[in-house]
Amino acid sequence: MNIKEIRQDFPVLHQELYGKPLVYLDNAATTQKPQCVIDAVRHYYERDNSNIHRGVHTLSERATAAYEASRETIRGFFNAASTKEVIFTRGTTESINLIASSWGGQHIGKGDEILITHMEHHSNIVPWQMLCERTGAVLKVIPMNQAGELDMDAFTSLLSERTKLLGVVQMSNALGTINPIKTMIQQAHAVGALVLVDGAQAAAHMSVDVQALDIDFYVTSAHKMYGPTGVGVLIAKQALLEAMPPYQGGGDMILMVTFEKTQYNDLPHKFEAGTPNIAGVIGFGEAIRYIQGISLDKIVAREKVLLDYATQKAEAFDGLKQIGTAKEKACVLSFVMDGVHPHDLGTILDREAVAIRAGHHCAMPVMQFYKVPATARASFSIYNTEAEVDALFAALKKARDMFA
Ligand code: C6P
Repeated sequence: MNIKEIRQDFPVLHQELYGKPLVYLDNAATTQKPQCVIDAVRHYYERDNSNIHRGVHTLSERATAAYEASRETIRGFFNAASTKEVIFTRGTTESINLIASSWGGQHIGKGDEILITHMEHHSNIVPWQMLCERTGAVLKVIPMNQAGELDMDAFTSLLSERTKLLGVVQMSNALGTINPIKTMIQQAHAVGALVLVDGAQAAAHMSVDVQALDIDFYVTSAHKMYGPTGVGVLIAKQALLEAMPPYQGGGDMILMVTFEKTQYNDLPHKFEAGTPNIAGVIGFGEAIRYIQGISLDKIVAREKVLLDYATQKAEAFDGLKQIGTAKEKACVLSFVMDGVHPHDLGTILDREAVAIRAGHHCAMPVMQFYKVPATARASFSIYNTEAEVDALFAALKKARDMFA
């Protein structure tokens, strides 16, 4: 794999900050976009801009075709059984809120249990807390160990016939941990619970076959996989979606409206009320084709080499403590440094043109577990190099020396 060539695909990478070449290591927050994605969005606005599913004119037909082609690309990438199972949303957050509101509102009642993990992103905690408040259901949490791995014995004992839904992050954004979702899905199904997998971080870094894994609800965001912001997907089993009420009412989600009664549209349109992010969806499809063009397997192998390299450097770095040392990990190096607040680290590194994220990463319970206010997080993508990892550690050394 030629990383130099891949880097050529990403225009934003070729710039200097403070007279130094940009080192972009905030990929878990959002990845950069390749030229083909930028071009696809631009092409839509320059040549095809029009509303979809409505017009009989040529531009609308072209826009609709490009939008629906993205749906088919995304179906294939995750191996969903049908495009009826692929619902476009604003992203992971909206997808989870859709499930909590529509499925949760229909199926969750007093005394039911929703099981999540200690390492969930707020977007897979708060919608369930809100649902529990509305319904009297109970939120249960699977604990984790110091390495940032789930306690699987505790998981088994928390499962019962009261468990209606397991919500689990496939790859933690704060720790990098990859969770054993296959086993967890089997165990959850054995007690009759459905499973929601938060693939916001995982989808760009490992292959996911929703049918082979028997996932009930899979959610992810385009912007973490080289696509535009403000667009994502909910992939769910058709039978579940058929039985769920619409999330929002409006245009495109109806077949027939009278003041007495509305007949809802067929899947997937039943869940896509209003004019969607057409350009975003088209860009999302192009981003997936970009990944397929490189090959996800090659991406996974290359990113592992880079994470191993960075991890070795972190282990050898005096005063640095990694947060998240699970055996199964990908692309995230979260850490704290003796005597330096993560926010100061983030600012000092920025002056060295190294972009990392510092904060709680929208996973405050993880911070509470490790008793830290925040961590610094470097997160890697396919275009990052060993030289950039060296630049990260050179900048960290500067910060350490400054505070010594
Ligand atoms: N994590 C990060 O810097 P949205 O914002 O809807 O696209 O994705 C939310 C989300 C859900 N689950 C996980 C595991 C995530 O990592 C994220 C987004 C970003 O880590 C922004 S907080």
